[in-house]
Amino acid sequence: MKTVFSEIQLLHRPPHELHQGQFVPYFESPERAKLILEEIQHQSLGEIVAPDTIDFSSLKHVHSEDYLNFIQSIYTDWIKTGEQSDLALAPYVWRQPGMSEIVPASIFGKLGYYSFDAGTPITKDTWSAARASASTAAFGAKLLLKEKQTVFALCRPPGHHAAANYYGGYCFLNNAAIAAQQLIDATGDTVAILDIDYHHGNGTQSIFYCRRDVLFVSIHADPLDAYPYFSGHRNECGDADGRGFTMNIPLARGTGWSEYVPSLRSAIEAINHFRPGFVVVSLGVDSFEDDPISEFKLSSNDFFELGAELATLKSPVLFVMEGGYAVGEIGKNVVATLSAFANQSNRFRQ
Ligand code: SP5
Ligand code: ZN
Repeated sequence: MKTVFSEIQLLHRPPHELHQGQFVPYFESPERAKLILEEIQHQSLGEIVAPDTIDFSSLKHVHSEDYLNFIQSIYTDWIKTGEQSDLALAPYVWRQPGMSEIVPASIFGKLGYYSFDAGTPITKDTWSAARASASTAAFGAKLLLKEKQTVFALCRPPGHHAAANYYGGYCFLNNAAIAAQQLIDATGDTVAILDIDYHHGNGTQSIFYCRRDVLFVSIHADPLDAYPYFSGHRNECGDADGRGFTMNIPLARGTGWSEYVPSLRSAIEAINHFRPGFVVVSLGVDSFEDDPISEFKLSSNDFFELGAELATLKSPVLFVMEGGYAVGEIGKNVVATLSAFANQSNRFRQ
């Protein structure tokens, strides 16, 4: 299995995030990606290749132009006002339904307008890293088409919380959606996205909510009880043309492998029934028992089982990295999933 990785992704390094009313070290650290990369090398998973840079026009197939302009320039706009350059930007006021939709001219007005949480700081390198992460996903899609073999896009910052025109949840550009759209644009085929990050992929869901060419299936912590709180209930099934093409499987806190696996199998069954041209797996390993911000109970051994179950997907697979914050075990857990997938699918597909 080839891995796509760009060093530029490591540049985004906010000093802290607002977590439950306190500033704490940023959970989504660059070390996460470094440790995954090292484990891939250590276990000889396969070749590692660098992506070329995605062009702005491809980003526009998923994100709105005004949002892209905002995310690209907000930090430098802020510096131009004479503020210090070593700080991280975060919003503190948001719009509710019924309030004005006029885009504010001020920096902090714009930050609130284009975001949904306060825990995703923007620094001087955020845009470069986010673009490199989107490039990694898009290049992964190209590689999958070219070589017809499973590809791992080692993306960071993650993407699945980012919608067409807002950021949050450590995500700025929706890497999985960009990869899926790239596959559709190149082939005219359909795509299924299987999102197994602990948190609901609200951004990916929202991007494809009214479309039937992308089936979005997500297994995640019940939003009654877990971030992002306002998205991911079972009754969210898609709208308009997309009705029936979104499937949410929320699970209770404390879910372990034996409760997880029936949901995983029904998700995979729904995807195989859809017969997509490709599957994009939004791979978060924050379902791990020792994850510092999550409440599922998958063990490191369970990630081998997870990889083997995923190998029952019948379409070519692109893995896109999402969350996972237990840095000590992140490499082991990701590579367990990928290597078990590779071993099992060799057995199935030959
Ligand atoms: C990509 C991804 O995994 N984003 C997750 C963003 C979550 N950010 C805020 C999490 C706050 C969770 N607080 C849980 C407390 C557990 N004791
Ligand atoms: Zn997550």
